[in-house]
Amino acid sequence: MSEANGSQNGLTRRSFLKASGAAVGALGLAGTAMLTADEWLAPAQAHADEQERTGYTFHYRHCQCNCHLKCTVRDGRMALVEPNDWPDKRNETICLKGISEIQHVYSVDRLQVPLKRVGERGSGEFVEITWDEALDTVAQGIQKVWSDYGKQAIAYMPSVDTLSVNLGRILGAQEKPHRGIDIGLGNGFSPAIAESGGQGAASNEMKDWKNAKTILNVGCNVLETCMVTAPYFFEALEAGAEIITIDPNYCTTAAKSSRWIPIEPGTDAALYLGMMSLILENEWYDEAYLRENTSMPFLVDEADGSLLRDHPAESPKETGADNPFMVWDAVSDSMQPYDADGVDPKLDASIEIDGKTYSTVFRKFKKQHEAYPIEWAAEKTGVSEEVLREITEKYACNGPSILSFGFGGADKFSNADVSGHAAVVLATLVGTFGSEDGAGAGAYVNAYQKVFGAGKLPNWPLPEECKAASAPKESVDIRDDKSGIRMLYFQDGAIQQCSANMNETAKWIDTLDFVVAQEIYHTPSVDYADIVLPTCSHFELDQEIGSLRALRGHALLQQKVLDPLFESRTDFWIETEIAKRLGYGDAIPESYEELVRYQLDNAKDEAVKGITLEELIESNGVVALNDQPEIARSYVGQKYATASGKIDLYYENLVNYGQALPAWEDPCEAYAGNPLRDEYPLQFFQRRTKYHIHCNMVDSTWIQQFFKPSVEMNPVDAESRGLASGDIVEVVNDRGSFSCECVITNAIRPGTVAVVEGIWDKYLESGAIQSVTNDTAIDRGPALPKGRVIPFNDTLVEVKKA
Ligand SMILES: Nc1nc2c(c(=O)[nH]1)N[C@H]1C(S)=C(S)[C@@H](COP(=O)(O)OP(=O)(O)OC[C@H]3O[C@@H](n4cnc5c(=O)[nH]c(N)nc54)[C@H](O)[C@@H]3O)O[C@H]1N2
Ligand SMILES: Nc1nc2c(c(=O)[nH]1)N[C@H]1C(S)=C(S)[C@@H](COP(=O)(O)OP(=O)(O)OC[C@H]3O[C@@H](n4cnc5c(=O)[nH]c(N)nc54)[C@H](O)[C@@H]3O)O[C@H]1N2
Ligand SMILES: [Mo]
Repeated sequence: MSEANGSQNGLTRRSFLKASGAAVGALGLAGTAMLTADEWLAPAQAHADEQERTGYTFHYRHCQCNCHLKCTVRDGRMALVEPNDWPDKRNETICLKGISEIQHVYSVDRLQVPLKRVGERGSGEFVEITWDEALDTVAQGIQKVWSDYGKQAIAYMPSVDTLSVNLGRILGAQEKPHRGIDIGLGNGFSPAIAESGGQGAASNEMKDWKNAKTILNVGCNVLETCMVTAPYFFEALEAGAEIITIDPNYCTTAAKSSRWIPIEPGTDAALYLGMMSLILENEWYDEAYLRENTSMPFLVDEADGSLLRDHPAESPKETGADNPFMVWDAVSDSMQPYDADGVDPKLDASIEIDGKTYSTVFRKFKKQHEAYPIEWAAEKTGVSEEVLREITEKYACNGPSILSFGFGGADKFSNADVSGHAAVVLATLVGTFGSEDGAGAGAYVNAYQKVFGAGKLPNWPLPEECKAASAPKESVDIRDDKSGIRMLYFQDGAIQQCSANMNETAKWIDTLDFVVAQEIYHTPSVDYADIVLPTCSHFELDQEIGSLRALRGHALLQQKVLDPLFESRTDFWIETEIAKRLGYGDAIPESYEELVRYQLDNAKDEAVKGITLEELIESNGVVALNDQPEIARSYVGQKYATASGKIDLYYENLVNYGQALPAWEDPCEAYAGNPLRDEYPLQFFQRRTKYHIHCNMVDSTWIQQFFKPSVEMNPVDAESRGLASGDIVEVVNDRGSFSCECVITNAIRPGTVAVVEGIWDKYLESGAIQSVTNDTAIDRGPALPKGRVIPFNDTLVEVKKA
């Protein structure tokens, strides 16, 4: 164990002693006794019933669940956590993570006091400071960066779960600047249907699975990564749907599916391309749908790959109705605007006019597909031709069918946008979007949060000058020199969680002027901060009313369960204190309650209108949003916010990259035949687990009974390396290494090794998971809607006994 492993509250043993010696009085609880669950929860105490009260709050939402919880507090301690009552009983959910909060809120890894760094960035050496000193230092640091470089030089990285409201806008910072996370597939999938989140969130919610006959679940372990949707998964099975999970590994969801088909990692695009070849060959596509609802009949100039428009565009924005795309009209046998009255566009055509050749998108697509016959796809993916034929026929001919993908597998390869693009074309070929019940495509794992069952709450109005900056278009990575970032203010795992290749990240951090962490727990990223501001968990409030969310079809209110523990303060309080110091004290709400009332009174979303705070309090924090449909669906009536208003499958902006239509591209590192495999033969991927929310809950001792940080590996690979379960192994490549225990299991595909992402360094034997992960930025990055994806899984390693 390293020195850091023995530290408490993030102070190394030496600095901790120094700090506590210097300021025992001010430290209070933190300095004298560390209060852990064992001490808080002696059995006799748990059953004492004096002074019992109930509080209601929502749990974290980054596990896609956002459970609303009823919490019993006895003698000032949280003693029981249960699902709250909801109008919709299916929403009454809780898992081990929620239950564990009885212990986890009092974790030894809670940040208890404001800290100032005294060692090198990353050393984890801090001393305790007062809140005033911390806040003054942060405000001065912000003002210095503002005046030296401008507001956009600050990167603000909020956590998905933060309860800050106005901080990003007050800072004027780049908010979540091109993180390159969860947008890999979306980069290719979303433009076609103009899916607004850019993550490929599905067209319909998972409640619709019961209406499908065939569901291809490709690389999504939804039973662990969106546990609250599990009832809808099993409902679908019971209704007779066939759920086919295509995943390199025998994950939990594969085990519960009708069928599991293993696939070579990073080859999802090849799977889709091969399936499309079969669909073309057998004419299983929906021709009328393609002509009516998609850009497939639009004409492309073969000379330069541009889409033909009515006249040369006078401005880049001149598209759609003002300058329509052209089609070949079968009635008049002439070229016509796609939206002209009475046109009957040809789908599969090529014409020559004045020596120039124009082909329909569909014709080009078919031509390009000659390179991807089924034999080719079988070889790339490792799925046999026979199986490919069988699932393609089911998908195309035994509908309605659904294509579901996740964010964890194929999303984290350099070629993810190609997979996403191929997925949307495939789903369109069989007429998935805007159609009947039980048809759809995309990431169902968070669809219900991102697109459906989510009411829009208005922002608190701030002065004109308070607005977030956008990241420079040329910058694809917060660490690149084009980002212009000089200061980092994070509430997520910005450093060790949201960047790959730790050595490079650490070098970058060293170049920054100022780093602030506002966190509940002492995660590894916190070690790089200059000032650390300890935040309350979602269970703690210094006022009765907390923040409001509108998710899972309900308005959800946070109310006080506990007073702030230790010296921690709410995100709201911290934001207020910083705003005051920056001269915006009068511009922000005085309390969460004032904010919540404003949000409810000024809601423009019909789903939220009319709901009152009184009603929410009366209902213990849960009120159904207005008029929520049984099953929410998008694109009803074939409405798309694309340039043509139809499904635009041809990406003109990617012509120069050869990706106007999805074209196979190997992963950048973990491809078959990479010579690097001589030294690093194993593909390394990182998965999620029901036990953690990324780097959150890793320190929960109740959960640690069930999950041990480990490298998972197939017996075949273990045997050739002389490894057995329980051995300490080192995972290594040219970027770095880490070590921990290994577990040998048949659930992991031979040739690959897996780890659960988010595990803190101190719970490993040595190093950091992120030391080995791939941070390559592909050339196409700046041309993609959300910039390049971090190819975390596109990583080769070797594993040896440590
Ligand atoms: N409990 C919990 N739930 C979570 C989260 C959490 O931290 N904890 N995080 C949330 C977030 S932010 C995200 S992004 C989602 C991710 O949700 P998922 O996409 O479900 O995430 P993973 O479990 O990482 O990966 C899914 C599956 O992809 C497989 N896989 C790996 N490589 C490939 C490949 O190349 N092709 C195919 N077809 N499959 C592959 C893996 O074996 C794994 O079973 O989960 C969300 N839900
Ligand atoms: N190697 C590798 N790295 C990965 C991935 C991978 O597959 N492999 N997956 C990536 C993915 S998909 C994602 S989404 C990211 C997720 O990584 P993050 O975005 O870092 O995860 P978060 O869930 O936002 O949690 C970050 C922190 O937010 C804190 N937090 C929770 N609630 C609050 C709050 O109310 N206020 C404040 N101030 N803080 C709070 C938690 O304590 C937690 O430590 O990780 C990415 N990193
Ligand atoms: Mo994610």
